[in-house]
Amino acid sequence: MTILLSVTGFAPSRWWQALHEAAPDRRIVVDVAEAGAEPIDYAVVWKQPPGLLATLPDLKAIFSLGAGVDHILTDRELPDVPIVRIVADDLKERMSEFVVWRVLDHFRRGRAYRQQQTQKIWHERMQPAAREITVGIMGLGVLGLDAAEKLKVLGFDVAGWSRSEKRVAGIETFAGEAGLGPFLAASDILVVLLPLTADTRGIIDAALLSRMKRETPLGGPVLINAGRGGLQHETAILAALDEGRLMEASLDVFTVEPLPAESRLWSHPKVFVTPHAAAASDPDALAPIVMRQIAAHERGEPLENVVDRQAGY
Ligand code: NDP
Ligand code: OXD
Repeated sequence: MTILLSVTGFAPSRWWQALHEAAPDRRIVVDVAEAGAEPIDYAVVWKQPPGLLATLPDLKAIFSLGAGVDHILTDRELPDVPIVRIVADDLKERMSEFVVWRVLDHFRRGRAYRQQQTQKIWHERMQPAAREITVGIMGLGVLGLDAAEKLKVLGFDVAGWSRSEKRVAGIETFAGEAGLGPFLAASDILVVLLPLTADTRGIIDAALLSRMKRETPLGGPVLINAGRGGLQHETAILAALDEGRLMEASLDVFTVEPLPAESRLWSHPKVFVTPHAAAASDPDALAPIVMRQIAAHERGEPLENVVDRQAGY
């Protein structure tokens, strides 16, 4: 039994080592030629070359190295086998740390105080209480729910928006197109943790930004996007910031990554940029999960966290 590890954008060595350590008896190859005459049964991928997986007649399942699978589904020639995504405490904890960090920094006026420090200005800013702020989470899935719970512990009022209706204790929930308006109207800080699908592509556009609150206890609305860059229209975000309709933004993901040097987002004083680092996929934490699933599948057990291809996540 052979496993193909196919990644683009970084070296496969750390993943190869972690997968090998998780199941030393498995053969793991990093390109098809290395497999020789051996059939390839499983593929573990991040942005595999388009068309590659279609050349593997024995493939039984595809594993994403992350929570998102848009990087797999862009391949138009995907074989009809299950696609499995990562669901892991390690990933949830990292994402919630990022969300809490960015929410607290905007909430506690990090940008203003950093600016004041450069000018040695001693001036205390008005500070609302956490309970006066509603953090709206777009995408109330595995990551969104965990972040919501942690924000609740800090005392924030939390709202969530998802595709299907949900009931979550202590969180005001909204669903679908009908729920979007009221959800945006309730949110002072908007956290985007949506997957990139045909329905969500470009959802953070001028129209959505214009539906956000005008006045908030912080002075204006804040946008935090750690979902995918393809969800956002960057020119619309810049325009909203320039016109003061958006107070500040933290962006971890971009339409083009790495963010091109000429992007105005790099130097915009109201934007905090991180390089798609909100929740890194740590090979040591995640490889054992992938290898456990492969072993279970080999024993005839069902795969977990299989993606709904129709929905795109
Ligand atoms: P889930 O699949 O668990 O959750 C997705 C959520 O989005 C669900 O609540 C789903 O609704 C909702 N959703 C999907 N489509 C729509 C829609 N059209 N309208 C409204 N809501 C919608 O995903 P995860 O929480 O595990 O991950 C979310 C995303 O985070 C990933 O897809 C990835 O893009 C991104 N990510 C980014 C990382 C980073 O470092 N920046 C790291 C890891 C992930 P419903 O509940 O009804 O299905
Ligand atoms: C993921 C990511 O999808 O790291 O897990 O972006």
